[in-house]
Amino acid sequence: MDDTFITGLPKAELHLHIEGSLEPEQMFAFARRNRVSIPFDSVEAIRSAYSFSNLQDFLDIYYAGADVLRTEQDFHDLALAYFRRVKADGVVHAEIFFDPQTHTARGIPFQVVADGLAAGLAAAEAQLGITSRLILCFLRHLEEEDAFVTLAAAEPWLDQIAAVGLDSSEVGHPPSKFSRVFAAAASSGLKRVAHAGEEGPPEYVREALDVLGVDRIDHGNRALEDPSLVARLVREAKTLTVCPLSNHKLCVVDDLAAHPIAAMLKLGLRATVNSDDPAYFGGYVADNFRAVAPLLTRADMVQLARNSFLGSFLSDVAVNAHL
Ligand code: ES4
Ligand code: ZN
Repeated sequence: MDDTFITGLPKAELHLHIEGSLEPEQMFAFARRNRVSIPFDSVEAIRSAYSFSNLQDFLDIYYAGADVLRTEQDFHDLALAYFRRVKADGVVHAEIFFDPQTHTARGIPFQVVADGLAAGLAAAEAQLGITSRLILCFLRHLEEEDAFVTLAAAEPWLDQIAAVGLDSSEVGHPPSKFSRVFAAAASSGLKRVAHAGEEGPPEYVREALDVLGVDRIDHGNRALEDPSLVARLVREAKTLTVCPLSNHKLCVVDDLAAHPIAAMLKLGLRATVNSDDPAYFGGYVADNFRAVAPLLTRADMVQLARNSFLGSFLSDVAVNAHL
């Protein structure tokens, strides 16, 4: 596949954890300027620690890395660096997850996180012409009560937040655990998405649809085990935000050459390609397209890019302008 075809295809990224874009070099720079100690003495040592056999292995390192993020400037710089990086990948719009509880649990106020990120998003639009939205994710290993506290803290920023999401350790923390807080978010005018079917069973995907009322399923790989669920996802045109390099690094798929992305498109699912946590999984969105390019035709790639706009939270007018 001609690389300029991949990078030249205008695309939206719909599954990106901003804390997962923290590159080792940035981790060092933020640690130094904030006088935070980190348990590594080189960028190479950090990178060599990034070997995971499942989701929890990764999450333990990801939450530890986020400890260097302390100030509004850090969150601004983190976000703007992500947009600068993906400009070359052909990203023209991004809908970005953030995990406020990872920060408020360390004593960093919600305001620091939200204002820093919002400033980074505004700078990216002004300097690079990339549009974006924020998605507030609740950590599912915590209690629903904690999610309610977070939603209340977000109240003054709700006009800058497009949706709520659900991430962190999936198995044992089904979507139904968050039914009330997602209903409250819906009443506040927020859209809903949830990670489901990454490690969890197809039943968790059904719950995300039925109980949480999501517009998109983040990952959704295990939905393929249930043909009636696949038929429903196709019928209801639900977007799946698929992350090939993440799936490989977290052992959700054994072999990238057997990644289900092509099968998903053949089934008529509205699949998209995304990077998840690019600093940890070895690549940004174009790298994810490259990773599955041997499985796809050019028409498939165009379909994936179209799906990213169709599945976005842009207005119908803005979506049509990108198609
Ligand atoms: C995540 Cl890959 C993945 N799965 C679930 N939660 C997450 N948070 C950050 N990356
Ligand atoms: Zn994710």
